[in-house]
Amino acid sequence: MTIARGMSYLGQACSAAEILSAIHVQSMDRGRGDGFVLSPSHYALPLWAMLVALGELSEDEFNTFQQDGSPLDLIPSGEVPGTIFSIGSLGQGLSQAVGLALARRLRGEQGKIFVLVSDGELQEGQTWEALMTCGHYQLVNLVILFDLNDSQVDGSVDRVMRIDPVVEKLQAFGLDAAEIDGHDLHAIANAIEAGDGKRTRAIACRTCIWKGIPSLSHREKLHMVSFTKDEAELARNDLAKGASA
Ligand SMILES: Cc1ncc(C[n+]2csc(CCOP(=O)(O)OP(=O)(O)O)c2C)c(N)n1
Repeated sequence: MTIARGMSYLGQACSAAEILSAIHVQSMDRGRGDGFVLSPSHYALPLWAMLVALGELSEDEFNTFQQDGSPLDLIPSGEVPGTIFSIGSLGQGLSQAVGLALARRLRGEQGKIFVLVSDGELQEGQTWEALMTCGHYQLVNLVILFDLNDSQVDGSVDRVMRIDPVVEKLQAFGLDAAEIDGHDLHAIANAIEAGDGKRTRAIACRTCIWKGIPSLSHREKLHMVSFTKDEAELARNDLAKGASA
């Protein structure tokens, strides 16, 4: 899709594919009323590709991505397929997920809220206000997964504005936090299961923004990816080889 449209958020697909799969295929129970909030909505493309693989979105609809009138925008917002909602204005998704989880608890409703948050959003104050709220209310019906891909618009998160040590900070805010390899499907699903059941579970997933496409590894910025014809060929070869980062 990135090649077809000239450019897109491909690195986010490389970093978060396993996180999205673990949430949607292994951990979420729709029968129980579980739901997903995508805070960084520019991550929607891999979510939709996965829904196509699961048979929950048609190829025809997927192919309307970034076309006039399609709900499948590059940076979608509102009722986004596969989500309870998604937010184009970064830093707000966790607050809304916290509100949802708290409302469900107050109403005695079942079902967990899973929320994906990007590392750039950990530079925004509102995210920390939401985390403080989790610590206060101990929302056990909320599971937060952070994609720590060390990428933001201007390059490395660590260089632009360091957020580490993330796990220690989450623990200090009263969350049940763990750090894992965000490309290990089983580790992600296990980490979701392994929560203490008393505090909000927060999982820091360390990932690689060019995972699976090593021909991109020399690029300093991978927030948005475009290809020349030759680069597209190299990327296709990488994917065909199933090359790993
Ligand atoms: C409040 C807000 N500020 C700025 C933007 C523009 N923006 C879109 S994506 C992005 C990068 C955010 O960091 P992250 O999601 O960690 O980057 P990635 O991993 O996708 O490279 C920014 C600043 C936005 N959508 N919302």
